[in-house]
Amino acid sequence: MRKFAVFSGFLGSGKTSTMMALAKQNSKNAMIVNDLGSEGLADKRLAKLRGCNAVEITGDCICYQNEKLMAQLEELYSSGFELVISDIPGFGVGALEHVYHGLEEKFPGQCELAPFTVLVEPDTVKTLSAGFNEDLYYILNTQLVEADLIVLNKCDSISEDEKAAYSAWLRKNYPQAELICISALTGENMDALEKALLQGKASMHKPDIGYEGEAFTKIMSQVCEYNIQYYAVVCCESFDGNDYLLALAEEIKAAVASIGAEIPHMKLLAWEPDGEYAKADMMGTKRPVEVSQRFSHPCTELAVALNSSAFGNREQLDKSVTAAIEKVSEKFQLELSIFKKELI
Ligand SMILES: Nc1nc2c(ncn2[C@@H]2O[C@H](COP(=O)(O)OP(=O)(O)OP(=O)(O)O)[C@@H](O)[C@H]2O)c(=O)[nH]1
Ligand SMILES: [Mg+2]
Repeated sequence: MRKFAVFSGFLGSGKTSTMMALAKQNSKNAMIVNDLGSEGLADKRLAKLRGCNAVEITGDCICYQNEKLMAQLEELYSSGFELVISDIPGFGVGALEHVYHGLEEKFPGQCELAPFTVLVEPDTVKTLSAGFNEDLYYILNTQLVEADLIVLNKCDSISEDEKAAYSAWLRKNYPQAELICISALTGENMDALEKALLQGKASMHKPDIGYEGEAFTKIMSQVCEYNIQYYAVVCCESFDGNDYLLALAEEIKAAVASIGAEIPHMKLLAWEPDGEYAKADMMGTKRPVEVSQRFSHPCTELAVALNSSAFGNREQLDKSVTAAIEKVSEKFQLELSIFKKELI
């Protein structure tokens, strides 16, 4: 079998976590991490640190790199993988047409397209169903309009009643799509998701999504990719890498809020040469910082990657986040070097 699925969905909905869970549960599943930045970003590093079969396509969205994507798929299928899943950077709007229809036109029959899958988290459904009517509505709604399969993720974080209510709302508003409720964290319903991807087919529908229209252009003009990577030498034995990462996430969150900007999802990954790592996620300025992995012993040196999509004035954002990193690093007596930055 040569199956390919796209995972679209808003920042932080759990695309990477779900791809990693699928790659872990079956050795014939592989994942492609697609990013706008340069190589070695947090999601790919995390997948590798977790021991998942993962490759990355960087520099641009797979929307505009059908040839590179097909070459990568060929390589994976010939290595024995049967289900390959790729995420979409940015917001994924238009990926149905650019990736699925692009592959079908340029490489007919070379792979079988699984249902076009869109991940959504409870918080987003809550926002949408409350009649939220700002620029982001266009993105959140359009992603779901493109779906053949909607995956309501993070079901471990809601009650059965909430799950039923969100499911009913999604079914009513996006009747074209099948719905599966999962938790990438606990593994709930992951078998059903794998089955739906392996056995289901893309509908290849062509919904009118107003691509490059006013709403699309307005929201896209406000967003930038902001990535930072550095190395740090630790001063003393009392240094706690877990405390550092959490303090860093909190300081950045406060800095972003103080200038009226927003980062819906910043990934903070820190790792040591021996493969130990810690991961924190800053899910916007109004939600608590989440820590999903901790160092098990004190670190002596570490590398840090911060990846995010951000809304706000670029220069101001860069100044504030850089100042936050310097402040926290100084407090923890770290010596920083090889500071690499991307603001796309
Ligand atoms: N409670 C809970 N948290 C989850 C689940 N899946 C993912 N998360 C958390 O949600 C956050 C975002 O998850 P990611 O997998 O990085 O989301 P993403 O869609 O890849 O995000 P981007 O790469 O920014 O688009 C992380 O803190 C995850 O640990 C889940 O099933 N339950
Ligand atoms: Mg991701």
